[in-house]
Amino acid sequence: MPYAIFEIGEDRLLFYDSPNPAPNPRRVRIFLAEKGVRVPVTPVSITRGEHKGEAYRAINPLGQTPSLALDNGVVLTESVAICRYLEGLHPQPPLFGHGALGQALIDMWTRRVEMRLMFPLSMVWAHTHPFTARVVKPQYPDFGESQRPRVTGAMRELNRALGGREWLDGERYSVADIVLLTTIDFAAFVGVAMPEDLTFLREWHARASARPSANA
Ligand SMILES: N[C@@H](CCC(=O)N[C@@H](CS)C(=O)NCC(=O)O)C(=O)O
Repeated sequence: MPYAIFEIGEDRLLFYDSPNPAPNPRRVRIFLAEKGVRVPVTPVSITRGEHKGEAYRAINPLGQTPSLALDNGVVLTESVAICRYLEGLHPQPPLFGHGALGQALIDMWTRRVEMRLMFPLSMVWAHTHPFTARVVKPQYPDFGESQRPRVTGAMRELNRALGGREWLDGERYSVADIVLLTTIDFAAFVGVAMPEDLTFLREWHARASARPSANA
């Protein structure tokens, strides 16, 4: 099935999206909601395997969502790269930080969440969860289980780093908070809850979840 690209203002683009609990497309949806921007969307069902079908692989050969297709033939994948592009098109409110230090801090937090929290979580998901058993062959459940303490360990690090701060960069809500929110919620879906004693992280999560964009 060929996918159409629709027009949005001066920019022609099409967002390939998958519903929750998929955490990576949700990052882009929250980002768009924070910007107050709407883009044309084509849903890609992961449960029905559409992300691995021929039509979608012609868009993104990795068979992953999200993707953002531009009318010049470029397809952006990687949720954070898509958000960065959208930031360029719609700079207000800035979600990638201000100035050299502000931007570097947000990159630092985003990478820390992705590498120290999301990576082990995705190993738990891929190697222990019954949903992924159909596609991850072979699964290594012992290895998956071994990553669970790394997930809670990263939550603990983030709790300490947050201290009493409102948001990760210490100033305002940013893409780093979006990446953390989607990852924490996905962790709950996978069965790795935030430990009870992580008060700063839990308070941060309540604040982030109270933003209307969290409904995306
Ligand atoms: N690093 C990529 C990850 C994309 C990704 O793993 N997406 C998931 C859905 S949340 C997916 O398509 N998984 C299927 C697969 O990896 O085969 C991003 O941030 O966009």
